Amino acid sequence: MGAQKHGKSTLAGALPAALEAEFGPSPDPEGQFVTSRGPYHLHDCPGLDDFRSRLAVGADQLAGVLLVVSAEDGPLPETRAYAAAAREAGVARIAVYVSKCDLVEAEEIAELIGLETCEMLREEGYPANKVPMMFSYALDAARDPKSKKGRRGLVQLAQTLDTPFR
Ligand SMILES: Nc1nc2c(ncn2[C@@H]2O[C@H](COP(=O)(O)OP(=O)(O)OP(=O)(O)O)[C@@H](O)[C@H]2O)c(=O)[nH]1
Ligand SMILES: [Mg+2]
Repeated sequence: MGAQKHGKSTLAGALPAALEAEFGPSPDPEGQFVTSRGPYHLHDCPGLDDFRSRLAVGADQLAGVLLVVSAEDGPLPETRAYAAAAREAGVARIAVYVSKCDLVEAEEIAELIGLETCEMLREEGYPANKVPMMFSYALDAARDPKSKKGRRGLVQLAQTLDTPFR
C-alpha cells in the first residue's frame, strides 16, 4: 500500500522474477513469490478504497502490510490515510519500503524519508522503533531481474519479511 504513483506496482511486478533469480522458482506465478522461508501471496492495492475493503473482509488474514513511500515525495497525507486504516483494522505487522532511491542525490535523503515515515507511523499508533525500513529502487530489477544491483534491495526486502518484526 502507499500513495499514488509511489512505485507499488513496479515493486510488485519486479519481486517475483528478482526473487526467483535468488531463491528459485515460485510454486504459483500468479501473485506469488518465494523467499528462503517459502511462498508469499502479494496483493498490490490499487487505492485506498481497495485497501479498506480488503481490511473489511479480513484484516486478520493479512500477514502484514508493506508501506511504499517514494524517496522523492516522502510520506503524503494519502500515505498516512493508509497507515491509519491499517492501524484501525488491527494490522500489527507493518514495514516501510522507501522506493525510487535512485531519484535522490544522497542516501541520507532516503534515510530521512524513512525516519519521517516512521515518525508518522508512531503518530498513528505503531511502535516506530520496531518498524523495519528498506531502501531500494525496483526499476532496475523490473527491467532486468538478473541485474544483481537491482535485485539487492528486493532480496533485503524478502529477508525482512522472513523475520518476525514485532
Ligand atoms: N526512477 C524510478 N522510478 C520508479 C521506480 N519505481 C517506480 N517508478 C516509476 O514511478 C511511476 C509510478 O510507478 P507505479 O509502480 O505505477 O506506482 P504505483 O504506486 O503502483 O501507482 P498507482 O497504482 O497509480 O497508485 C512509474 O512511472 C514508474 O516507472 C523506481 O524505483 N525508480
Ligand atoms: Mg499501481
